[in-house]
Amino acid sequence: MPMIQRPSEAAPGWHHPGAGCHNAKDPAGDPAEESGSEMVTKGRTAHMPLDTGALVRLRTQLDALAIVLGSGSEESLSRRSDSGAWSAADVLAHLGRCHEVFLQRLDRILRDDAPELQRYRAEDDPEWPAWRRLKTEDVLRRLRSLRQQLCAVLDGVKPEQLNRTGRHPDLGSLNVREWVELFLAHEGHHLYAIMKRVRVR
Ligand code: NI
Repeated sequence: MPMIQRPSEAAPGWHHPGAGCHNAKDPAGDPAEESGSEMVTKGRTAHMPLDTGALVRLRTQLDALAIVLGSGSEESLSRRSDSGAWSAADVLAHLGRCHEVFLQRLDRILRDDAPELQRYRAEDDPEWPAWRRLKTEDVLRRLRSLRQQLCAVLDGVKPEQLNRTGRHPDLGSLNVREWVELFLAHEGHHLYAIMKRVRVR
């Protein structure tokens, strides 16, 4: 069984500083920082849309995949339990698909007035079967690219837009910050599931 490509090997720039997320070290508007860093381009966003902690976690949380996936082979990743529960590869694909879903939700929250957002259920999602069939290396590639897109969108959110809300079917009205926390917490929960599934027999 071939070993799957670790994220760190697959992409040295998993969270490239220029990829669209605010870097904790480049708070826009700090001239001292800007003059000292060639990564900060002139005219870069002149606001700090989300608090630094949320942005750093968004930018770095998936770095954990290198350890979470461990030395798991494709076989250990695709192993499903007798009960038919998702394999680690399925959960990883779910994380990728959730980026697309969250990008759509953010788009609606930023465009519409307090939209009602539907519950996401993989079983009802027409895109899910295709995601589930992807090879792990392709899931990782998409995940990387979607994460950059998401960071870029959140980079562009203006401070006054942070109070925009979308209604979650279970949690009620959530603003942009709360949606980001929900996204990260959901992802962390699934990283835990992946770590267990790759290792527990
Ligand atoms: Ni989930």
